[in-house]
Amino acid sequence: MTASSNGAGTLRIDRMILREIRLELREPFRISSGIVTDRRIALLELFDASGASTWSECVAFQLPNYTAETIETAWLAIREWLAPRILGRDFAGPEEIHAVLEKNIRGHNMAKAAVEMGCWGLASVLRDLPLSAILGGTRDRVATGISLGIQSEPALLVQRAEAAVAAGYRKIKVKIQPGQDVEYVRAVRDALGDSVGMMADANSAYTLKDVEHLAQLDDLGLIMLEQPLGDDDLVRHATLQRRMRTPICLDESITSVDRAEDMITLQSGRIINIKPGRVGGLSAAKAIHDVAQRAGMPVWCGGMLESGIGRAYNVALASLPNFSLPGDLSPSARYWARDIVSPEWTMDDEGMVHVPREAGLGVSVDEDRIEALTVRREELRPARATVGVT
Ligand code: OSB
Ligand code: MG
Repeated sequence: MTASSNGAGTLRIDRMILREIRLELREPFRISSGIVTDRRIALLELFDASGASTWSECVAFQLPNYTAETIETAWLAIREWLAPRILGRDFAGPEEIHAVLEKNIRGHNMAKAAVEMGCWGLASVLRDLPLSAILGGTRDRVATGISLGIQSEPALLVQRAEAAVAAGYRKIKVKIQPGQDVEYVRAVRDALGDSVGMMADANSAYTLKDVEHLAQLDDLGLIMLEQPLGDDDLVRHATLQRRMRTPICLDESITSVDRAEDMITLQSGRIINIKPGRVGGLSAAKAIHDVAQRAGMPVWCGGMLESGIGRAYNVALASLPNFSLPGDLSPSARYWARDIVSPEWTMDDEGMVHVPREAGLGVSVDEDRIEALTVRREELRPARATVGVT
């Protein structure tokens, strides 16, 4: 791909292709609020006026059980309101996209992120610099953790946790829910010993009535407890944090840089899980990284069972300096019999994923395979007259 013919640093997207593919997970992934088996993934292909192109991924799930968005709402938002804002317009760079998508369009962060991240991907191609470099990344390897779904009994979870440690993972995250929590986490801790970094993620399954119960986790040496309470809550998490020694990490509750600042002010927790999809893209993710860094609060990169395309953006983001805890950045083979990129994402025997040095995604997209997996496809072009929200 060649450098931009419409001037260095200029971005003008004249076409996007939105599609849905289905990729079967190697094993179902269960969290407190639901289960994913067949991953329905919306992919976006963006074409710059100069002829450069790239891919991005929308991380919305089929059901609104993690956030309110779904693949259907994201499809609608991208087609009707978001893509029309960007198509055919000149931008100085991807830094400008977030504000344009935010104005008078509430929510739909995952849909916004798919468009916005694609613009960063294109900028990386056009500037011929690694995505990590244009984001301000400083690391060439990022520590990797695994997120283990809820199992039917502690022994099965222990087996998976032991295999993960043997594979080199630097952090073991265990999904919990009422009835499958302290006992499960304790079984894993007993099996792995005290030196393995462990955490639990409740995906909002508890309330403040459970304070005494959750406080039992304090004896298990967890690095953090992720999102125990309501998915948009900050105040109750602050109460819980005062009652627990284990640092609370927020995931679902942090949807913008403002929410991150509120968390810091309210002391709702001590760590942030940043997922670019949840916060509306890479500019917002970077801004959250920056406010957390100034507050002395560590962050790490979460995952949404992404394909190798979404993974590229997460790995680049996680190379920023304050991503100081291992990310949910498992290798392709953890999720899929075969990914849609090559080479597939891997981790070295020290549990580190390597940050690509090439421009763009740093992996090549298997377009034939994507074509074969596509269940619907829509081409988006600039509208002659702008309609809808402006
Ligand atoms: O809360 O981080 C979460 C998967 C689905 C929904 C929510 C979450 C997760 C994960 C998966 O933890 C992490 C990964 O992609 O490996
Ligand atoms: Mg989480």
